[in-house]
Amino acid sequence: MTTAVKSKDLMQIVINLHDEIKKHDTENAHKLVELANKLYHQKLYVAFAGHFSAGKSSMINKLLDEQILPTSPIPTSANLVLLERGQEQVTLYSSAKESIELAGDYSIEQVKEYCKQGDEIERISIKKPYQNLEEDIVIMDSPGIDSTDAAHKLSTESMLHIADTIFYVTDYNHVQSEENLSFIKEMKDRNKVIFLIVNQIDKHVEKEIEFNHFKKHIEDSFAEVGLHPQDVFFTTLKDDQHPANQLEQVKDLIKVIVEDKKRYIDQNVHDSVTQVVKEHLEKYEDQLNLTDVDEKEVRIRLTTLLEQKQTIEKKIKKEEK
Ligand SMILES: Nc1nc2c(ncn2[C@@H]2O[C@H](COP(=O)(O)OP(=O)(O)OP(=O)(O)O)[C@@H](O)[C@H]2O)c(=O)[nH]1
Ligand SMILES: [Mg+2]
Repeated sequence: MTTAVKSKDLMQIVINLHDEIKKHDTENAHKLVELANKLYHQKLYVAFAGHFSAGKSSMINKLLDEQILPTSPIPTSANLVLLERGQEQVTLYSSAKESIELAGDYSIEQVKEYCKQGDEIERISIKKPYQNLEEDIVIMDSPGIDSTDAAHKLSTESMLHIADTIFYVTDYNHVQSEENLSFIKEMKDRNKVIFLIVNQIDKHVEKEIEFNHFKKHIEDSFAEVGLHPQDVFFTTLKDDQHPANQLEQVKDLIKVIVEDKKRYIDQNVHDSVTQVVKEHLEKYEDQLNLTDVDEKEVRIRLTTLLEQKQTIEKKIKKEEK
């Protein structure tokens, strides 16, 4: 990972691209605004994503030592929740990007209900003076992903650009699903910093298979999609004394990332800008097939954007030397 990418240069690139993209593509332009925002405020986003009912929300509650997110054996979280240290404030965002602020006047039970209402509420930001969370770190919880729920997938995709690190959580019984492997592979291809957490290892039965064999088997499978064994963690939230529980290692890793947050933010913004441009271009390539689009104009724009993308890549390469 390059340490030399300059935030100021990056900011200028993001602004230029935004000005270019916003005329035709509000969705990707909005992503660039979010990237510029996080770059300016130097906020590190740590995201939890993964299989439904794996224990994402329970794990965040445990890390923060607050029962703030709803948890249940049935699929529960329905929107993105951003948790941040600050003065008490809850903000609800609709899919039309409208927001409602609830200052002080709400109960935890009410907030938990909002977290289950995916149709009306797209995102929730919960600020509280969390003792276990440093300033300028945002923890993100997302709805569980499975092949049948397109809305939940979209929800996860809508936050990937701002996520500087992703903890992909799966429960003990669904580790090797095709979905998990393909998600991790895709994130690795996008140069995302991603870790796998195999939660609920209290469900392991040693008589069925030795834990070390199970662990090795999982590490080998995920090595094939680019994950190093040291990036795979085995946890339980129900048995703190479990000999294989690595929850403390997960906490330590988050601390290490937080200490180096600038590097993670800069690298992610750079990679995400490239990804946003790619998605924008793909949208336009699709439109090239439509008869009512001025093909010449679109081709000129494509060329401009490709040149800008190449400039970013050249700049990064030069600074890496
Ligand atoms: N046995 C066991 N159960 C766990 C563990 N962690 C969480 N659970 C339980 O698993 C269920 C699902 O937990 P959640 O935290 O709601 O999972 P989630 O990944 O946020 O689920 P969705 O938001 O619906 O995708 C709850 O009943 C938890 O109590 C664990 O380590 N071991
Ligand atoms: Mg949840």
